[in-house]
Amino acid sequence: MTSAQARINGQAIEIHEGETILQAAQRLGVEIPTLCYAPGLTPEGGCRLCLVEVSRATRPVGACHTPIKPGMEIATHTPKLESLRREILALYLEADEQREFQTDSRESEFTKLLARYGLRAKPVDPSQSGERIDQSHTYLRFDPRLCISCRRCLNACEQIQGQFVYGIAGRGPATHLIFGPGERFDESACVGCGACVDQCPTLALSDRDRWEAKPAERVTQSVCGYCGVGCRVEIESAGERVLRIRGVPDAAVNWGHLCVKGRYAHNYHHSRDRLTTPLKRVGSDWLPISWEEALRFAAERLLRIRDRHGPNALGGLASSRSTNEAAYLLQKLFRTVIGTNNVDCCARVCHSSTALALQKVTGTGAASVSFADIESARCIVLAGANPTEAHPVVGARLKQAVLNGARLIVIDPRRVELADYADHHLQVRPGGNVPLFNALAKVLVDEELIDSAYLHERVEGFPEYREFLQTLSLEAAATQAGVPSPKICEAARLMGSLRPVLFVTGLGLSELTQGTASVMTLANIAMLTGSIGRPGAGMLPLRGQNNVQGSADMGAMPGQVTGYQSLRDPEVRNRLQQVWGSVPPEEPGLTVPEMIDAAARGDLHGLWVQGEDIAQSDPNEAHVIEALSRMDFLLVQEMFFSETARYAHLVLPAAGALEQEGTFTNGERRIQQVRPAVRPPGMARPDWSVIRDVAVALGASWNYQEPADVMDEIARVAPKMFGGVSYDRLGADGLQWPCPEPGHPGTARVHTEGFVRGKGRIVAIDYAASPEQCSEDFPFMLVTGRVLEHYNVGSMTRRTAQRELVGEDFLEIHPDDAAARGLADGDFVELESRRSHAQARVRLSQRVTPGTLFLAFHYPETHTNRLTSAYTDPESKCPEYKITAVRLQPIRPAPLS
Ligand SMILES: Nc1nc2c(c(=O)[nH]1)N[C@H]1C(S)=C(S)[C@@H](COP(=O)(O)OP(=O)(O)OC[C@H]3O[C@@H](n4cnc5c(=O)[nH]c(N)nc54)[C@H](O)[C@@H]3O)O[C@H]1N2
Ligand SMILES: Nc1nc2c(c(=O)[nH]1)N[C@H]1C(S)=C(S)[C@@H](COP(=O)(O)OP(=O)(O)OC[C@H]3O[C@@H](n4cnc5c(=O)[nH]c(N)nc54)[C@H](O)[C@@H]3O)O[C@H]1N2
Ligand SMILES: [Mo]
Repeated sequence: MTSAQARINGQAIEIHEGETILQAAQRLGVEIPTLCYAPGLTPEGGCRLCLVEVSRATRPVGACHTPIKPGMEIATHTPKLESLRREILALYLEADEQREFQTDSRESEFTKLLARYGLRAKPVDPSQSGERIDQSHTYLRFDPRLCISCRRCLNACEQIQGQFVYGIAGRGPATHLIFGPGERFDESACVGCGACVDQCPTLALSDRDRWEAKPAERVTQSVCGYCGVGCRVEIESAGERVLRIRGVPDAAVNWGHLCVKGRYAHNYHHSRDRLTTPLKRVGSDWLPISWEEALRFAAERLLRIRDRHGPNALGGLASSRSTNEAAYLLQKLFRTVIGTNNVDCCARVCHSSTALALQKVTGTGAASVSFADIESARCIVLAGANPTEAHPVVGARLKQAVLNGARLIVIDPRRVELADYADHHLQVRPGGNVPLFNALAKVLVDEELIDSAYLHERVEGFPEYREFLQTLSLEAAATQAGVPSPKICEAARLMGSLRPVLFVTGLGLSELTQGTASVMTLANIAMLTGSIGRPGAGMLPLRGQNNVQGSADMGAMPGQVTGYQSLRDPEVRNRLQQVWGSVPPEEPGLTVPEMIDAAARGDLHGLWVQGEDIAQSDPNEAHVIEALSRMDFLLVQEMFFSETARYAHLVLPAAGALEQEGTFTNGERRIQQVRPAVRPPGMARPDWSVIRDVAVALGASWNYQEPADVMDEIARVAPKMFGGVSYDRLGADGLQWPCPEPGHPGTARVHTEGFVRGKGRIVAIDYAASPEQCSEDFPFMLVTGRVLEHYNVGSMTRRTAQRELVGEDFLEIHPDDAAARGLADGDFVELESRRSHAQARVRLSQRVTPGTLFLAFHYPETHTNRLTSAYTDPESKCPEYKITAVRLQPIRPAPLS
């Protein structure tokens, strides 16, 4: 044994800094029994099963929390230890009525341990199950008779989710688990992430839907199909049913964690109203047709419009819910086979402002860092994002970072959950980002809290910007922003003293007429504080849909082709000519809002909408519907008969995330492989293969056999970004672009050695008020956004038990505003904007300030987007979903719902 070694059961082992005896033993393949211990959680040392003997120690020590030291001689399985372990386990079985451990027929970590020590627990008495089992939660089940109070659930809840649901009450044998202030799940703050279920060694806590389910036949490794975090999942299935979804324990993105939607909201996949055959509209009827006929019909209509009105009379929207391969092929079809750049995707109505702003000032529009930078950040600014609801796994990581000492500044008009954890909550007026960010910058510059060396070496535009800030009145900006200037000063000083800073952003920056300006003025602060390209710092926009990053990367954008390449660059055109055999027009095509306008005018005659329910999700619903109604040919490729499908001529049934093969790219540029766990229902087919077949029907000679072939072509078309990407290299955790060559490991952090565009830019931008303002007639400012339980148009989550958790969209209103209008919680109101009206039930909430309202858009019957305006950011064309002036009126009696 050398001086840096210890010995376990006689075997020498190198000491690793910070390792416990348990971890070292695991490395040697020595299994020390544990109950309360779990990797990743703080060791409790409570169950005492992991006791081991250490040379010179008078008593056995707990392996889970004792660091291994050089020279230690450790014995893990002496007869004395083993008999001690048996005694400890036997104690669980002898406790009084309250705690007596019982089992049912299922095997658990605990019953396996018992068996190993020759012990058996009394089986549960099914006759008394009813009253004792807590099934008050939609997804979770708690049987107190099986609980041994090991505290793993409690630790998981605190240390992974940060939710603090569980407590332990009582003493000695009367010790038992409690739920927040209450005795049942539904009295607690549980968010249904299921981390406790994964930890429970006895099945006291379990998934309700698994309790009676049959055993899994297959386990498929894939990626969650909801948000842009891109959690890796293990999908257990039998036949054509998904039984259970769990997080992959060692996944880089989620370390085994999931949120309530990713884990539990999967039953939509076998919903009875899934589309199963192509449907053709005949008069007011829908006729099921064969794929052959559908492909022929699609090709014939597309060609007819192209011949009559030219290629620019057609447009395509690639789904940000589907795969990279589908998005790539759809833009290729429109650019080459049809001959127009009229292709776009959901990024337009989402983070297009963010992408454009970052592209302008840094040279690339995506996150500069990875989620892993959250854990190393010292100061985090969360602006216009609500990650504990919209990106819950990242939200949980942010919460843990703050609990572990990171400082947090939240900039949001609403008191979102993370504001409770923040040092400062700057409750900006909706639409007031630009003056707020300018004011923060002014304080940083005036008080010399900036990184001068970074600015000097890496950034251009600072001298002009400084002049601009000198002319800026802090008080005037503070008033425009709606935040008192002393608060602005305090927040700026915190950022300045802890720089570099991590900026985590969302739609509260992007979906405004000053969306691009919001992100650019925030990026100014990132430049001043020397944050971009540094570890634990930089820009981390939380991308929305599972593959919204990817669909933009793939070129489903009217102004740039795959890999954000210029349509005019001769080198790019040469490459396209070689790979595609043709080149797209040089003129950029139309964005989503422009396509809608063109259709309403009668200039756009045909549209292919893949997995995007624009009739529900695009702003100013009446205008969208008018546009869709005028279309000569509307093709909708969908899993469900969506609101948009009502106006279609052809509806093609699509496979969903659980049923198709391909890749999704998450918000940290990570390309990960998606694999089918079940077959699509009926004749539904993966999007990519349908696009290929339509292209062939249009006369193209495409012969991709599988999605991997498509990825190989993507690598050739955009070599700087994807040259090193191929399916055989994606491995477990995928690859983060840029990945230019086959041996390249991918890029976790961009702009480390200078900016992609050379120098970073600082740009002075002044506040410009939105045309949408409150007035005497429309006194409230309505913010729209999302809630944890539902996802965008809700087509998937509404078809699961999420409906039991949240059964409608509700309007958050401050209690003072409610009182002034005689409104009580649960009353119905009629909301009216300058466009139209909608109805919703009110929920009194301190999350909004007086004068501000909040409403989601997850239920079509709410018609949230009847209210929103058609105003867009002038550069990115992102709609202004975040501010709408409205008035409201109680409806009595409440309408039947
Ligand atoms: N549960 C759930 N998760 C989702 C989705 C979902 O529908 N449900 N959708 C996915 C998609 S597509 C996206 S894009 C993301 C969106 O994720 P987020 O951007 O986090 O979600 P939002 O709720 O739309 O808006 C974020 C916050 O912006 C604030 N805000 C509004 N106006 C302003 C302003 O002027 N300034 C500032 N600073 N803040 C403002 C709102 O109060 C809100 O709290 O979520 C993704 N994840
Ligand atoms: N008022 C208001 N409106 C908003 C927003 C807001 O904050 N406020 N946010 C906007 C934002 S950020 C976004 S991203 C949009 C989202 O709006 P949408 O893109 O319309 O909504 P999603 O629910 O994400 O999904 C669209 C459709 O894709 C289908 N789908 C899912 N998977 C697949 C697949 O693999 N293939 C195919 N073909 N279809 C599939 C689903 O059934 C669903 O109908 O909404 C925007 N609308
Ligand atoms: Mo989005």
